[in-house]
Amino acid sequence: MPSSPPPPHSATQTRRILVLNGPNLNLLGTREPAIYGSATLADIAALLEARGEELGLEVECRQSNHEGVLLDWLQQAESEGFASVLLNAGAYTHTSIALLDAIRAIALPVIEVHLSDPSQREEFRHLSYVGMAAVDTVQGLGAQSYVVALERAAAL
Ligand code: CA2
Repeated sequence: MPSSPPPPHSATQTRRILVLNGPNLNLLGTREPAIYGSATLADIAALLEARGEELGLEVECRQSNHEGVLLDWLQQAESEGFASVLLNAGAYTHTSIALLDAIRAIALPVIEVHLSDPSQREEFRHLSYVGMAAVDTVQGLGAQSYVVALERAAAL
C-alpha cells in the first residue's frame, strides 16, 4: 500500500519561519548605532539561521521598504509553507492599519519584533497597529530581540 505524505509540521519536516523587515531596516549597522546597535541585517540573518539550526527551524529573512510588498509576503506566507512570521515592520508598525488587517486575516501567528523599545521613545511610537494583532511582542533587546522571538516561535 502506498504511504501517504507526512502531515505539515510533523517531526520529519523542518518548520519554516519567515522573518520580515520593513522600511529603512536595510540601513542597520550604518547609522544610529546608539539606538539600533551595530549589527547589520545580514548579521541578524546569520544569527537567526544559526539559532534556527539549533532549534530545528529553517529561517528565511526578507526586507522591503514598501508596505504593499510586506502585505503580499504576509498573505503568501502560509501557501509558501511557513509556520509563523517574525515581523519588524519598522515605522509602518505605528501607521499601518493595512498590516493590522493582514495579520488578522492570515491564519499564521505573527510575532512583533523591535530592536529598540518604542514605548520608551517618542510618543508617536507608542501606538502599534502590528501589536494589536500579533500573538507576541519582543522589543528593546537589539539584535537579540529577533533571537528571542525565534525561540518563542519555536515554542508555538
Ligand atoms: O526598534 C525597531 O526595531 C523599530 O521598528 C525601528 C524603526 C522605528 O521606526 C520603530 O519605531 C522601531 C526604524 C527602523 C530604521 O532603521 C534604521 C537603521 C539604521 C539607521 C537609520 C534607521
